[in-house]
Amino acid sequence: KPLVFSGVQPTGNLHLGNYLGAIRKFVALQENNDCIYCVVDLHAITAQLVHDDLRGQIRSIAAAFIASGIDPKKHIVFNQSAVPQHAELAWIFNCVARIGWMNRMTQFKDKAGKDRENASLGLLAYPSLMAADILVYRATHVPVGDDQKQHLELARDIAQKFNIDFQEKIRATGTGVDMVVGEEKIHGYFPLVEPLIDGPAPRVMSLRDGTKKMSKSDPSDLSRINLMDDADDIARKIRKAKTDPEGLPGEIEGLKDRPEADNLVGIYAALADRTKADVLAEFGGQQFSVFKPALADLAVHVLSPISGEMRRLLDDTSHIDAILRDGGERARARAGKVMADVFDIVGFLR
Ligand code: AQP
Repeated sequence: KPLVFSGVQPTGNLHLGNYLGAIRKFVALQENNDCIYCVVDLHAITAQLVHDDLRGQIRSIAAAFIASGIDPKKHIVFNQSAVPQHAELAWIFNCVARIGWMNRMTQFKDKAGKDRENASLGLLAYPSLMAADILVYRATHVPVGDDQKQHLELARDIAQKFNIDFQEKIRATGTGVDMVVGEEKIHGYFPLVEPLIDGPAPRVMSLRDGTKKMSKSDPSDLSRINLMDDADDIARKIRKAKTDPEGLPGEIEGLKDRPEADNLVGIYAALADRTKADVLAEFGGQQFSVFKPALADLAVHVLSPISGEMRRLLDDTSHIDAILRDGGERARARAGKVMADVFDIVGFLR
């Protein structure tokens, strides 16, 4: 079975973008894959070092995974800091990756802002830790939103450079496998990961500005629908969502250059598991005053069972803690085997 890995940062309330772009895909992939889903708490301290309730946030992401339908018995759910091999491999990858590669990352540029000299070294090295998260299990498929595409390309570059630089050692230790990369056949240790970005909502946009992605760190809470919002909040945020004065078009082409309308139709389609064309066939010609309440009802219908279950799970944290502990143990066992190979390849004594 293909091995799937993905992670979510415990850095604030999960929103509809995280759910549609990532978590819902995690759930769907369980059927035919071996999946490892991680609460990436080491990543959470890269942009902001001190958090009020990091433990609570970690539990809340794990609860969102379980409430959305991830099965922690068949698959692995754990928090990153419980498996020290992530940081260990990240260090080796820091020595594989080049500073120039990191400097080109748009997420780093966005998050560091103008005062780049003052950003943490961890924020710069974020993609190197992300590559380690995936490759410490030699995972091959990574479901993420569109914003993570560049980081996954970097993970491929790191794997490729490691495979090439250590080619002789990989052969000598007998740890590698033959793989085909494009037209080329190589003998390598780390696979080149495949991003799984496609889906009905690879990039959910802000409700206040259709050109910006929906994000946890947007100062306006009206810009996003949080997984834990109640029905009234959801209805209010959708009612206040920015739109243009025209109604809904009958065809997809009519959404061109109308980012806010396009976003709301896209959200409806993703939540209903329908195509945008199909949604427009139903709502084309209607005003937003008709479409928005229908969208709010649909969002409440999909999200309220998840938030209800999350509340229940977070009421008594012992169940979530036990899931994370068990997942951490199983993840450590798997990562330990890969790190033993990596130590042999690099030439550390163990
Ligand atoms: N707007 C989005 N549309 C689709 N997918 C999205 N993701 C995030 N925003 C959207 C996907 O959610 C997963 C988890 O994200 P994360 O918490 O690890 O990091 P992030 O991308 O930094 O999330 P945020 O909410 O946007 O936080 P800030 O405000 O800190 O930037 C990832 O797969 C991501 O692609």
